[in-house]
Amino acid sequence: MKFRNDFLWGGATAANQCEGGYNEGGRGLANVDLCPTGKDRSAVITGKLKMYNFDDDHFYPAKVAIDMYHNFKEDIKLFAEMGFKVYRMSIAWSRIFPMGDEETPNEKGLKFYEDIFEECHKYGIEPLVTITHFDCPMHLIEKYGGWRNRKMIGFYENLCNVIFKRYKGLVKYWLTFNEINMILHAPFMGAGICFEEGENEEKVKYQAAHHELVASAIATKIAHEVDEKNKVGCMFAAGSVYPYSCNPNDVWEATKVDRESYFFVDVQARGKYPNYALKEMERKGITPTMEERDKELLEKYPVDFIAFSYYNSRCVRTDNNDDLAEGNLFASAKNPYLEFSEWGWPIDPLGLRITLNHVYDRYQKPLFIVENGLGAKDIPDENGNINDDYRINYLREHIKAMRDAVVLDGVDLMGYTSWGPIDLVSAGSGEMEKRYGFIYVDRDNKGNGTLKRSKKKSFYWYKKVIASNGEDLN
Ligand code: P53
Repeated sequence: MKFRNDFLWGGATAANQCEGGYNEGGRGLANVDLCPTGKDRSAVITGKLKMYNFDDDHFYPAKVAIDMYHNFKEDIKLFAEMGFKVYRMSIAWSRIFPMGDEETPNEKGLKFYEDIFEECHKYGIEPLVTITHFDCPMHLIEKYGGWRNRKMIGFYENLCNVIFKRYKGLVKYWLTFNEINMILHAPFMGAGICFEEGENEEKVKYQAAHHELVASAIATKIAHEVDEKNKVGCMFAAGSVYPYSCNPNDVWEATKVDRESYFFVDVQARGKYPNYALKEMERKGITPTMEERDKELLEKYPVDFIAFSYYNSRCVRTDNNDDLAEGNLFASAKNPYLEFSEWGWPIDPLGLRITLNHVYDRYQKPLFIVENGLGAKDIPDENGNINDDYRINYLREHIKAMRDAVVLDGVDLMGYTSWGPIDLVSAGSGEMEKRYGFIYVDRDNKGNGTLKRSKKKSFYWYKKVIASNGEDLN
């Protein structure tokens, strides 16, 4: 019952959810800075409400986040104390290219990440870098319309050229786009897209998706050219879709909804548009405009591995019952066999084994779980300690399910990075109090608090898990 010896245990963060320092070191403004907490967040992240400047009526949590910009040494030291083998993090595009369309990168931004990577290596931690985790320089959105514009491919290519060369020898694991399928559900946060009155939103989204897919293939090409040791992965928000019943209509619906996400991986891992997508796009009149060389790029440069986030399974029914599970950006019927988190997300450890098997059966490439965890409120006891047994239980059950997939089913899995090893800002809600961490950060939803870090009970638990290579889960 063992994981391989080089199994990569660790944790995952995203620049905009932890760095802060939004206007420091020459950094330019990005879409993710402008997603406020509160009731307008949903309209902003889905591209329905334009928020291109800060205003006084909203709180913007990414401005300071947990201020990792100034604390990364202390934070990485804590990750090392837990025994991390890998640290997944993302680069803020607008630190490297503040506008996005410059020729020359911002040296301060480049140096910032170089320092982080060197700090990781001091402790034998391998960085796993997401090139874009939802962020896009605002200038590229205002001038070009974000990923709806084909020019984005070239700007992204510049970014890749610069970072692959600069970080050669420091970074060998890369992810091209975080949760690439999120473009369908949160197009402003995911791809810098705002919609104009009356336009065909689906057409815009799939055109933008096409640009990202081509950009991802180009990134893989360059990464391999710069250093043959580089391994590039795609990344999608996973979670198998269950039919609510054995009614064939439910089963067919589940297949279709699964394909909405698999579409992206089908292109990135198999190198071409799947027939079901081509047919449907044609029927709907939303086939993206493509250039001659696109097909060849997609075919020649598929990803080396497949990474995904898993928080829960999903469920669909066709009987017009609108009893939906809450909270998540993915609409889902309420599964009566599952329990739910405080934010209404289903909890389904076996679903992780199911998902791992589905994805591995479909692609036969190494997999990497790069996000998993429980968002929960933490309340310190009278001594100021956080006994987060609920989080430990969630993670224990998911790690068991992952171990079954590896040991009993033979799924080829490179590693596991839990989401938010240190508390950070929630992407869905912008709240600070939806916490995932082993490390507590003293900050609330309004931005009050000392930002002081402290260890939760789960900190010591995860340390044991890693030290025993996943054997001791008690
Ligand atoms: P939060 C849902 C909504 C937004 C982002 O989510 C999501 C999901 C999950 O499918 O994706 C990832 O913070 C994302 C992270 C994010 C994490 O889920 O809303 O890659 O940036 O923080 C958890 O609880």
